[in-house]
Amino acid sequence: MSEQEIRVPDLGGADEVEVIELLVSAGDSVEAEDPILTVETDKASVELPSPGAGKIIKLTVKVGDKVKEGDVVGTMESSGDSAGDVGAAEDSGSQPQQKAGGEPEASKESKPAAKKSGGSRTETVLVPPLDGMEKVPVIEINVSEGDTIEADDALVTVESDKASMEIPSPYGGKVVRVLVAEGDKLSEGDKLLELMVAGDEGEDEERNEAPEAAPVQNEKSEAKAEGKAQVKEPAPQSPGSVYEPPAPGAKVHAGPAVRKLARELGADMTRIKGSGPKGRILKDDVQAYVKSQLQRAQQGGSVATGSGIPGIKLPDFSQFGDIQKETMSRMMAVTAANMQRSWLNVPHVTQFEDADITDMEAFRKSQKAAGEKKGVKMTPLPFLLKACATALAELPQFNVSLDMERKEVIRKQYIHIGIAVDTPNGLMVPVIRDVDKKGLWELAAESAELAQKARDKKLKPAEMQGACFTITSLGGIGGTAFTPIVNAPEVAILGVSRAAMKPVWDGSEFQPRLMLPLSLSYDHRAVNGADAARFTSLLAQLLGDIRTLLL
Ligand code: CAO
Repeated sequence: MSEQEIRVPDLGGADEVEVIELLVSAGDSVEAEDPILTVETDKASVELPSPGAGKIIKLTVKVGDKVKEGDVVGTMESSGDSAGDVGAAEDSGSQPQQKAGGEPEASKESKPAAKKSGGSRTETVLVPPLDGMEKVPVIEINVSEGDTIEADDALVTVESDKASMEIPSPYGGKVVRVLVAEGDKLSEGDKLLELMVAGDEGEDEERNEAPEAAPVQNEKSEAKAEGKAQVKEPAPQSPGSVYEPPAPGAKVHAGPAVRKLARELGADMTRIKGSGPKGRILKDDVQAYVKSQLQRAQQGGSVATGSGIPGIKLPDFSQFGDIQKETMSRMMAVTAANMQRSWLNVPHVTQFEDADITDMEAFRKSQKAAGEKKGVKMTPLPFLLKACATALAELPQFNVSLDMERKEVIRKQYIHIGIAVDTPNGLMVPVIRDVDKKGLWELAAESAELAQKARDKKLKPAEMQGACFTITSLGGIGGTAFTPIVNAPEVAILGVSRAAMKPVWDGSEFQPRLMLPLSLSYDHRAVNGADAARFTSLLAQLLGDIRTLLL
């Protein structure tokens, strides 16, 4: 047993990094290479591993401290076969769990496969080692087919529980085919994309020596170390900042730490001008953007994220009785943030209407046998989808999004409708595309399939994107009316409550009619009250006589 210092290893060119998490405490027993603490560079979160097996005596740093290579971060009692400090341990194989820079790890399995064609060759770029992690979800594809990229350009961003990281390209070239999609889960050796790499004499040799992609590398030091063409950096601009409207389909280039910061601050990265190399967004840019937004808010300008109100202070609930605390699921946290963002940004008004669906229900029930044959259950939802698609086509001011910063109304020429689905994991909103072009059976089958996928957590990101309008139906559960929150940047949402028999005056007597309560919440910036009343009246008319849906 001997006491030894735990030191920060070579961080591959990063000068000073911030400690963001302590993973062990005094008294903890650790094995060699167990993570001790997490530091964060501009490019990645990195776990520093223990130099050997033993017991932690103390950590001498705290969250927020800045450390650099060689700094002592603690001491431990080694159980014998220690390799000295973390840096020394690196020589014997122990390395930061995810390299912050320096040499990428070599792995024969992950070498790109090459197909030659004339003077150029097509490389299949594979996923490099991911520090033992498997099935890490892709959160962003940074390149598209046809893009010309340089070596070390970020290809995709993946995010594990511990860190998000970019997988850089091992070569410069032209992207022939992207072989992954957002949401795909990647492991080492999976195929990422095909890249056409310009070739010349001797390039094969160079290729053999070239490293394969390794996540999150330090562009500059790497390029120097490899003797590769160094990425050309444009003259630095002042950090930025000032809002520049994004080009349509603009891609965001930023490291994981910067993305994390932007997420935490609720900053929309597509609106931030990057001042780093190749327009990369830096932390300073995010901070400057948030600052400028706050200043605009104070001056009475419009702010995309709407906030600035004091948070709600929580008392110590345990003084009132027993309590239990649990961490919010990711989905709950995301939904909560979205709801709050919509609620704060969108001036909501809700318009109520009752639709007489007596005849519609008679027709729906008459289709029960046909539905059983087809294996599809016809609920009121497909009728609602069809009626909303017709109303959106007739009143296109509901099929828009607002860009308040550019003072633009974005009119959509397609009709995709989201349906809110209640799942054990929380609310999910899959999207049915081109509702106006589909029949009732098709809509019934598709909505049931998407709802099931939502409950089974099998929805792909693409199946939850692109809605123009949302329907949230609580009719199967109950209630007489509610005020749904607009699913921004859509401008309206239809809430549907439980249909009930009501006495309706027909001019001479009361008739028992099945009435369906509709609650249309809308963004009063995009839609005026008269149009909202027109929309719900039209829905009531279409649902009241479904033959009009055919007109
Ligand atoms: N009035 C009376 N009955 C209704 C009705 C209404 N408005 N809407 C549906 N029903 C009936 C259906 O006909 C079905 O009855 P039968 O089994 O007797 O035929 C039953 O209620 C259950 O329907 P369903 O819920 O399975 O199917 P659906 O197509 O109506 O709805 C879906 C599908 C996915 C919208 C629904 O399951 C769901 O998840 N709803 C909750 C959405 C939600 O949570 N919204 C809140 C968002 S804001 O927090």
